[in-house]
Amino acid sequence: MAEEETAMAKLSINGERLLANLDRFAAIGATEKGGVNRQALTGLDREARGLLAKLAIDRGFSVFQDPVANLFIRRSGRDERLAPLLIGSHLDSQPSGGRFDGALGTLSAFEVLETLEDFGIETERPIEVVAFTNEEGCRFAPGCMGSMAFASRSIPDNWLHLVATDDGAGFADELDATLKSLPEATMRDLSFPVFAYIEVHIEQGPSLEKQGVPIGIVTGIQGTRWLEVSITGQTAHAGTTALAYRRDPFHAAVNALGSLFPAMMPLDPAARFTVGRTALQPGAVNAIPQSVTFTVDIRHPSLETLDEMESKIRAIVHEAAMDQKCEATIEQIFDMPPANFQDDIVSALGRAAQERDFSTERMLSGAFHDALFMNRVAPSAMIFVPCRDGLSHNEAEHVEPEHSIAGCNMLLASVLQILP
Ligand code: HGY
Ligand code: MN
Ligand code: MN
Ligand code: MN
Repeated sequence: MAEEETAMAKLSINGERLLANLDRFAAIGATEKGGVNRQALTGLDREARGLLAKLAIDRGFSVFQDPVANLFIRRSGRDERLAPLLIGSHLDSQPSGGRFDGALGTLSAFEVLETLEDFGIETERPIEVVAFTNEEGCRFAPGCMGSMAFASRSIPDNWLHLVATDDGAGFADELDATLKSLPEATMRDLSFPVFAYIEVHIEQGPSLEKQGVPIGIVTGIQGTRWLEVSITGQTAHAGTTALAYRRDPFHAAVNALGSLFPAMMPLDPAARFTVGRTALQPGAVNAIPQSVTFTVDIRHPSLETLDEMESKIRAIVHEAAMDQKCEATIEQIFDMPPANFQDDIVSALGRAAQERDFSTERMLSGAFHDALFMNRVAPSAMIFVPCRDGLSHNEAEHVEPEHSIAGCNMLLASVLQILP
């Protein structure tokens, strides 16, 4: 037995194959500046899913989809009745995203399956790679749609009426086209019992790189909340309407944001406040806007503070609107309470790192991930790797090849730790 254990402890993934796959998928939706624009449920997303399904079938794995188009690749275990270990992430990207966010976790998971296959290692349990649908939530909000639907075992009705922010396509049509684009994938019901879930992801922050540590063991994820703010006034002539007679929603929005930015972040270094998207209607140069909408993304490790931040935003926006004789509505479009991963699976990752002599740092994730929802239905954990200058959601996102390989080897070691 000891001999076998040492052999397993020495097993390594095929780094070259992983790096080649990262390049192949980065070419799907490649942008001039070296990033990717492969948004959820677009033709490019379908192309990436198709490539992964083909690679899987070429290796003799079976491929499944569920009704929200989560993609699964299954490697059988000795006992097919057992709940599978799930490893994976997402393949969709930000509109000007990086080539590693999501793809590194999905392709590392696939590389682990290929490595087990290369060495003919049988596992008691089946292992499945998952690429969750629409983790980013840019084209269709909210984010983490695939893992949210999987964890709640339902697809919210209102999703089916969503319209894409980039080209106005309907969610229902795009979902249907995506499901139909993979005839080789067997359709499965939404959700099934999962033994555990592990996700490799880039840190999307600077701390691992700053400390020169190659592996982060994620102990939890901070909370995230998205608000859609709209302020309505009255459109009128830019030249003839004196200031006193204006009901200018943009003036109200600027006043609100002018006080919100200083009110949100400096007080509490852990707080995050971002306005990512805004639109003015009718958008004419020489007309006072009728309405202004903007999105707000707030984050914090504590639920109470998130609540405080949201109520402060509501108060400041309504007051600023009133000052300009406008009305404001604020809709919460995404709410992800903070989550902590279970100790036993986090310590299994710690043992795996020890076995491979990886130096590690235990850390909270500033970004949300599919693991947050999977943590509701199975013991879940995450492995982080450093990214240059902590940059992500940016085309310049970069991971050193040795860190991609280390993260994938850490995933392999964690799988072997967890699976008898
Ligand atoms: O926004 C997030 O935290 C994730 O990277 N999509
Ligand atoms: Mn991601
Ligand atoms: Mn992301
Ligand atoms: Mn994620």
